[in-house]
Order: sequence, then C-alpha cells, then structure tokens
Amino acid sequence: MKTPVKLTVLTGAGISAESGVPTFRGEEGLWRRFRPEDLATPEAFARDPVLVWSWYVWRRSLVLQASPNPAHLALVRLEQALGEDFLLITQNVDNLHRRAGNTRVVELHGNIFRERCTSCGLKRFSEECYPEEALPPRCPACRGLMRPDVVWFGEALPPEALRQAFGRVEGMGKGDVLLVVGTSGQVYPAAALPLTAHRRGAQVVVVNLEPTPFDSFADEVHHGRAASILPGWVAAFL
Ligand code: BJW
Ligand code: ZN
Repeated sequence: MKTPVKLTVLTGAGISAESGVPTFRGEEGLWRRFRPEDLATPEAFARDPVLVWSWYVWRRSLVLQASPNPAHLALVRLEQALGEDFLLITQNVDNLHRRAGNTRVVELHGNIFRERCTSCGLKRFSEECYPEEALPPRCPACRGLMRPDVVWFGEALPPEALRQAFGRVEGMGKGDVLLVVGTSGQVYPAAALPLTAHRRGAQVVVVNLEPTPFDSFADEVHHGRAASILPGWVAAFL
C-alpha cells in the first residue's frame, strides 16, 4: 500500500446522485425547481416554517428510500484500511456516509435527520416524515419551534466541524492526499478546502461528473460518475 501520511476526502451532493438523491445545481438540481431564498435561509424559515419544513420532510423521505452506492462503500474501505490517517469531510446532510459505515465523518452543513430547538437549543435525531398537520414540530422541553439542524445560506457552519475540517487540511503536506468528490465548488467556506490543501503541498484528486473550479490546480482529475470511478481508484490506491 502506498501509504500517505493522511488521506482526506471532501464530498458533495454528486456522490449521492447515483443513490437517487438530487443534487443542488445543474440540470436536475434542486435549485432548478426551488429558490434557495425561499427554502434555505433563516429568513425563509422565519417567514414560513411550515413551507420550509415540508420541503425538508419531502427530502427526508427521498433519502430514507435511498441506499449508499458503490462510491460511498469505496470510502468505507478507505477508512477501514487507513484508520486515523483517514478523514471524511462532507457537505451532505443525507447521512448516507454513516449509513454506509464511515465513522470518521465531519458534517459541515449539518444533518437532515437532526432537529434543533430555536428557543432552548435542544437537539434530537429524527427520521420522522411529519404529516402537514404536525408541522412545524415543537420542542419536547420548551414547546419552542424545532428546525432542521442544517446550515442555511448566511449562517455560520458548526464551529467544531469547521475547526476539524480546516485544522486537518491546514495540517496537510507533501505526500498527503485530498480527494474531492461530487461537489461543484460553489459554496464557501467548504470550497476553500481544496486550494488550502494544494497550497500546503498536498496532492488534490478530483472526481466529478463535470469540470470544477479545482481542476486547474488538481494533480489528478477524473470526469465521470463517482460510483463508477471511486471503487477502482480506491483499489489502485490501497
Ligand atoms: C457528480 C455526479 C456523480 C453529479 N458523480 N459527480 C459570494 C462569494 C463567496 C461566498 C459568498 C458570497 N455570497 C455569499 C457567500 C457565502 C455563502 C456562499 O458560499 N454562497 C455562494 C453560493 C455564493 N456561504 C454561506 O452562506 C455559508 N455560511 C457562511 O459563509 O457563513 C459566514 C458566517 C460567519 C459567521 C456568522 C454568520 C455567517 C453557509 C453555506 C450553507 C450551504 N447550505 C446548503 C444547504 C444545506 C442544507 C440542505 O441540504 O438543505 O448546502 S446549499 C447546498 O450547496 C448544500 C450543499 O452542501 C452545498 C454545496 O453543494 P454541492 O454539494 O457542491 O452540490 P452541487 O449540486 O452544487 O454540485 C454537485 C456536483 O456533483 C456537480 O458539479 C455535478 O457535476 C457533480 N455530480 N452527479 C460525480 N454521479
Ligand atoms: Zn426547546
């Protein structure tokens, strides 16, 4: 095995596309059908929590019907082989990496199956696909409004996740690898991670259906479907 000091993976919606979970941008993306400012901002939630919740309930139901695909499973093999030398940083809220079996996962944009009370901060895991009349769900402790524990535009990322992600990438150097899978690289601060790794001397490997802003400085670029490319890439790497 060609062991790097560290292998870090950054994933985005494209890795779950072949599980049937819609991406955000592009032809079939969610932002073609829905406006982010109506559904994925704190202002939208304050204006119409039932509308925002019904969108998240629909997305929960899609993800619950989905299963991890060969790309997710390839990342499980990497973690099993590398242990602490492996870290998976994901922008995805779909929980599919954990369902596949990865445990060393940093969730930058939260998790669609976690809810947070807007009054007292209580958090709970829930796979509930609430019927319309049960929306919005209320906090069991204080009756405050529960919200999906995800990161909307204009909101800060969870500080501990941000610290882990940037700490890891800023600590990378020559011989280390950042594998970037299925992200358009449009959303910051996550999109700053690949250039940070590159500037530290790490190898950047991109696996994406379409060109990305990272291709210009990446050491390896694979255009295609993650589920087709990753199993072979991982087998060659290990
Ligand atoms: C395949 C494939 C297959 C398909 N195989 N590939 C101007 C400049 C810079 C920044 C800003 C700016 N104006 C505003 C900002 C900041 C803003 C931002 O970045 N905006 C840009 C869009 C302009 N960022 C924020 O607001 C962030 N917060 C922040 O900055 O806080 C600052 C702050 C500090 C202190 C106090 C207060 C504030 C938060 C961003 C939150 C993003 N949230 C979302 C929704 C999460 C919840 C939910 O899911 O509902 O996160 S938006 C959405 O985009 C989601 C994703 O995680 C994120 C990234 O998308 P991703 O994963 O890249 O998906 P796609 O669809 O874009 O790309 C998929 C790719 O896969 C494509 O390239 C396909 O080709 C490919 N693909 N099938 C391989 N089979
Ligand atoms: Zn509460």
